[in-house]
Amino acid sequence: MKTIYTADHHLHAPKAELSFGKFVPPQESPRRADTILAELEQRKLGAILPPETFDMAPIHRVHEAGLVDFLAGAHQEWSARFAKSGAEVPDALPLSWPVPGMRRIEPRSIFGKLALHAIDSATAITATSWSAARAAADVAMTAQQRVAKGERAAFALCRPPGHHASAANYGGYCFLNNAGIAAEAFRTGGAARVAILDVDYHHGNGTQALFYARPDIFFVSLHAEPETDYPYFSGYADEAGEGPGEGFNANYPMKRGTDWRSYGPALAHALGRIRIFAPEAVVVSLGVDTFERDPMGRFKLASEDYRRMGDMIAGLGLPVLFVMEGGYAVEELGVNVANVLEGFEQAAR
Ligand code: SP5
Ligand code: ZN
Repeated sequence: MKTIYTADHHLHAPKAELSFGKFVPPQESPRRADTILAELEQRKLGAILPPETFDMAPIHRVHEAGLVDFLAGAHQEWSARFAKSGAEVPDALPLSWPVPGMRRIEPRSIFGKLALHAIDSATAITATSWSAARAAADVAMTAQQRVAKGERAAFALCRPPGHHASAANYGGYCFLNNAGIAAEAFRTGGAARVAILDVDYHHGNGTQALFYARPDIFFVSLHAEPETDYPYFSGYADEAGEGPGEGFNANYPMKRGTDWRSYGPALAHALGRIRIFAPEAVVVSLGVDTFERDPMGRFKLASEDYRRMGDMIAGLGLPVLFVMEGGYAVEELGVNVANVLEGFEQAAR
């Protein structure tokens, strides 16, 4: 399986992350993609190729211009507010939110704009974050095109990740929804139905929202219960889609402590639903923060379980685009990701 990768992910490297009231070293760091790349190279899993450059059209098919224009200019607007002081410009973070009952009119103030577009205060914007986000979308699109043209599978080593970003909002370390952009690109390329399987520890609220009212893109997610885990306000089992999309969204929220004994059957059930949907392609939002030693996730998957995961996904017998999402146990991140891809390859052969 070929991997699409660019070192441009280094352009997104915030100085710190706000975590439980304190600034700590970012969990979502460039080392993550570096270590995955190193493991894939060492295992000789397949060629590692750079992305092609795409125009904004695939991004605009899933994101509102208001979010895209904001992200493109946010740091410049932010830094202008610090120009007089002469001090080092900090990374941009919001401090307040327009909760229900307030007006969602875009303010002129950059502080207000951050509040309108962000879903959390853990996703810092640096001077070059937008370039990294664009590059990650290019990585997803390049891998998607290879699968659309007939390759059985491809791996988009995206960073920053994407599944928390919706049409109008960014957050959860995500700016552009790489998996959503790719899924939509399969549709644009002629696929009648596309499934997205999201195995990241956190619910893919952004991806779910993008396609919630649509019957052509089936979003299926296995994740920690919203009662205990981020993003807290999305991911319940009764979220089944709306309007024409009703029946085309499936959530499998699971308890903290979940290990393969209950994760495996849930995955098998999710894959069964995808099989019935009969998509022409499957996009896998591949987060490995379900790992037993992940510092953020609280599931208990072992490294060997990721081979089983890849094997089961291959059992669909469908073209698969893997898109990197979360996973923060940096030491073992490469092993876990490569295990999914190798498990897939060995079964797909
Ligand atoms: C793509 C993805 O996995 N996004 C996850 C976003 C989770 N945001 C929660 C922020 C909590 C950060 N601090 C956790 C420190 C645990 N030691
Ligand atoms: Zn996650």
